[in-house]
Amino acid sequence: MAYNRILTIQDISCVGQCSLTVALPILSACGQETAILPSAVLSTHTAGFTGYTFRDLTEDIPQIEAHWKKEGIEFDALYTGYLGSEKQIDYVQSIARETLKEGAPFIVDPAMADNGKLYPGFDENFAAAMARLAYSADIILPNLTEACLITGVEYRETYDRAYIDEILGKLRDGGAKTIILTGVSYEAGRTGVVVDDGEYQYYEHEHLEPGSHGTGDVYSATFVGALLHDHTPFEAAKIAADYTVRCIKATVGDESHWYGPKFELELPWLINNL
Ligand code: PXL
Repeated sequence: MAYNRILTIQDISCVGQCSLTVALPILSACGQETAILPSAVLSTHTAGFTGYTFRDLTEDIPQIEAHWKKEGIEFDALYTGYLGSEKQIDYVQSIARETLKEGAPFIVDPAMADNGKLYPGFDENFAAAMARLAYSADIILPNLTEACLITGVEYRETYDRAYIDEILGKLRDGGAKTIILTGVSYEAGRTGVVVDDGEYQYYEHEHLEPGSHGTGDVYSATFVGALLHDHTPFEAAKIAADYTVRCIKATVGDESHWYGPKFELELPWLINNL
């Protein structure tokens, strides 16, 4: 198994089990050295809490990049999630150019929206900047809402394969290479992930309600960890789906724990099934 140094750029939500507080333990459990660059520090995530603090770290990013360059620090992969500002997206492009080793994958989860809506604080300009970032990546991990925002296709709750093919076609026309499209449900009670790297593959699994906030981050971090653990994109997509379903099952039924998935309880399963 390869031991890689991966850089992940996303926010720290101090409480809420999402973004870096999920990515760091999952990537470590997958046996990967994990360097982090916090895009912002929030007291909690923005989905369901009110009055949260938000410290934007955009201005720190160029200095951090300059220091890494001075030290000759490079990465075997870059994985980005929730980003705090449009300017930050430009800085991420520079980090991808300057610090990734030759041939190292650049993986973008365009974490900005779900259930047909942008997250609080984001607007169309942000979505357009995130779309540019996604098109420059080697692998993208949008959910259906994010894929619609990136391509301009209208978001729908029910659809058929032709609708998904239209979205995939537009993503490819825009420059997307490997597409991991999550939350694709052709039938009530079931959902799944489409993996498209020129060929369409679909892994269907249970659809659990209510899902919890942060499961997209659990999914993406697990996908990245499994991929760097020498799995193919489709195998990594399956492991990530099975792990995420287990995390949701470990969480549902505890109403006091509405804000995030209890992903820690299933880490032993992940380690044993990589
Ligand atoms: O899980 C995505 C996410 C990450 N970070 C912050 C969020 C959200 C989703 O709402 O608010 C701060």
